[in-house]
Amino acid sequence: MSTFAAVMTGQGTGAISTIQVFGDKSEVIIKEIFKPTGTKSVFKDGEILVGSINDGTETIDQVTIGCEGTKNYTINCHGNPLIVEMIMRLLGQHGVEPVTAEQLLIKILSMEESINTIAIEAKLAQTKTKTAEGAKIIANQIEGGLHKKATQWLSNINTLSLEEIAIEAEQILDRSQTAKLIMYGCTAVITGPPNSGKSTLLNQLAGKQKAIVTDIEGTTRDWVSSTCRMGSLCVELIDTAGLDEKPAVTTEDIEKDAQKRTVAILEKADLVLLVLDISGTTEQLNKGLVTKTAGKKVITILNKSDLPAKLDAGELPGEKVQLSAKTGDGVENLIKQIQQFHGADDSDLEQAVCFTSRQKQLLGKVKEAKSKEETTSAITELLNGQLSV
Ligand SMILES: Nc1nc2c(ncn2[C@@H]2O[C@H](COP(=O)(O)OP(=O)(O)OP(=O)(O)O)[C@@H](O)[C@H]2O)c(=O)[nH]1
Ligand SMILES: [Mg+2]
Repeated sequence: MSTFAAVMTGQGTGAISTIQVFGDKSEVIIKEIFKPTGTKSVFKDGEILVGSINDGTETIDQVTIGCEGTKNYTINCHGNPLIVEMIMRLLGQHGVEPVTAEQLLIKILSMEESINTIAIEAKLAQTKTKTAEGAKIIANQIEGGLHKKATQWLSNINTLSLEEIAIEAEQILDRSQTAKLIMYGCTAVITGPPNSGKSTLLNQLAGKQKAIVTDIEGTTRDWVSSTCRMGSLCVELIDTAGLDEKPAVTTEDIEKDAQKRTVAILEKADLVLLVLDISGTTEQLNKGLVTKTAGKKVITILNKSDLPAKLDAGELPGEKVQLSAKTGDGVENLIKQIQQFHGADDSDLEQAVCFTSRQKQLLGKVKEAKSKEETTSAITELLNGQLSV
């Protein structure tokens, strides 16, 4: 192994940036470029030294360096990207290979004895989860969950039928779709004809005034988003410009652009909340609305339930929820429906799920395998395969 360094903090200017240096020569290299200026001058495991980084002629920055073992050092420098670049260049001149934060974490984790690939992936995925429930799901895959299931398959490979294993692999893949939404969050796009109450609904769900509400059609031009918790789900709600068949003539270009964006956002949504005005006529269900939401997962919201109903909702397909975005009546029911829709209302956080594309691909192989050798090879790879980032 040689020595590697990665910028562990996000790109751009921040108050502090962190560069981690890991590998055989890290101690020697750190000693070459760093001069301690504080009361302590010798690195000890778990301790931090204050000092400066010098390129041999001048000081680059005042830093603190934490020692996490003889092979692992963390440089905390000022957040200016230029300083970060200069330190990385200096490390490069001393033979350090630059890698991404993820690649470095994999190298560090792989050094731990008896750690398996699923556990490394779990540690990497932990940093990206959006909810505590998501973090629990991933933590449960290290000893139990996916790791336990794959280990059981391998130890019982001579007694289990290939079909039994394939069925279980398929169940894991199915369950993982809900788990993914709990772990990494999901998007729900609020769409519908102009003036149906989309922005009022966003404000009601977000619990604050995020979007402007007026009785003028076409109020929302650009999209507005807000993230809110619905049980174990972290949902990014996106309020869009109303999908009108004929945009207002005077502002045609802006309007068309707004509607194009709405369509683009709709394409990526995990769920569409189609808001209709129950006090309006069926004319609001224009053709554009029907085609643009076709093939998507849709919950139809019959809004303005506080007003006398005119719309005949019997004909509308899919899930329907009647509510008043203005008074809040029925909104709790919508939240329950969204959770149920994603299967997140009663999900068992301890069950086996997959949470990386590598795992997904290998479970697909386990499912499709035609021989014991193929199954064994895919399961072994799942447990101990190489990570590629
Ligand atoms: N009575 C009643 N009025 C509502 C309700 N929801 C919204 N409204 C009213 O309907 C009008 C339009 O509401 P918005 O939330 O701006 O509608 P929108 O769908 O975002 O409109 P655009 O952005 O123009 O497409 C406002 O006057 C709201 O107060 C409701 O549940 N009941
Ligand atoms: Mg609006």
